[in-house]
Amino acid sequence: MSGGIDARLAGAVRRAQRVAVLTGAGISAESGIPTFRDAQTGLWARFRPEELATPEAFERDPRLVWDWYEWRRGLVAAAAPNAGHRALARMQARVGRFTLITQNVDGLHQRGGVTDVVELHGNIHRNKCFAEGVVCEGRPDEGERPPRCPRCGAPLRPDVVWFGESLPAAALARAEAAARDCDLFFSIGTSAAVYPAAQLPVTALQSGAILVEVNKDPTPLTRLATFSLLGPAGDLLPRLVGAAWPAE
Ligand code: BV8
Repeated sequence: MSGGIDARLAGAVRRAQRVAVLTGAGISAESGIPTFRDAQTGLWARFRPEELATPEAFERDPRLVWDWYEWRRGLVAAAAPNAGHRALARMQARVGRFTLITQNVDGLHQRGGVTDVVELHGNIHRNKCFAEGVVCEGRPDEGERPPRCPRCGAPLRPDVVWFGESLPAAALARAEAAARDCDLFFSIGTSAAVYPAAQLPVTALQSGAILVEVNKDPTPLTRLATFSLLGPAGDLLPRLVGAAWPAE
């Protein structure tokens, strides 16, 4: 066992020609960004993310939801990609076809060196008009919270997918195709509780892929996984990449 990684797993990763990866909030936890299941801190401690990440919450109290995203943007700005993000960039460089699909909106995979990331749930660094749905470039003036659309005057909102909203069709289509086509699928740092993202690892299994879960806690996927590594991704992923490609 190199670095405590099962040699069969390391061999399967090395031999894989088409790898798809689904990540969730757990891969950014070691960068200091709370997951959805972590209790929120400070003035956000009394809210659950599921209560705030909805169009209804925004319509009911746009400033509260805007301020929650501004708080999270601050956490992301202060965060750096961790060893788990960087290990996935090294994996991308070695695998023939590699598709990284993320539920996260923090952009840390891109900052950690992964290219062509499939963002299923949007990106916290972009805003769009709440009325027109058109992305508004640039940082709005500090004035009103939420700021107004420069074209129509409606409130701006983060360009992320809220509960009850459809996912971007092109991103979901790419993710589903990668899940069907891959020969090895990683599920990393996600509770596998939110759909349609949580369907992707099952699609991969049903298509004959090897399923590898890397997660701190067991999830509904754990009993289905071909290999399950329980622990922090920032520790396990560098060891797995090192075991799969020891020479480099
Ligand atoms: C939709 C962006 C069609 C915003 C997010 C009943 C059954 C099935 C489905 C539904 C249902 N009722 C409603 C639905 C649909 C709903 C859904 O799935 N609900 C769930 C709660 C049942 N889905 C939707 O609404 C989706 N849209 O279906 O459209 C439609 C259209 C109209 C009407 C109806 C349907 C949209 C879902 C997207 C919501 N947006 N985020 C934002 O970020 O603000 S969801 C958000 O939570 C994340 O993006 C992610 O997807 C999700 C789950 O979070 P995780 O990433 O998994 O994080 P979590 O904290 O849960 O877990 C972290 C894990 O990491 C843990 O397991 C932990 O052990 C582990 N971990 C921690 N530290 C580490 C670690 N692992 C490794 N290393 C560590 N260091």
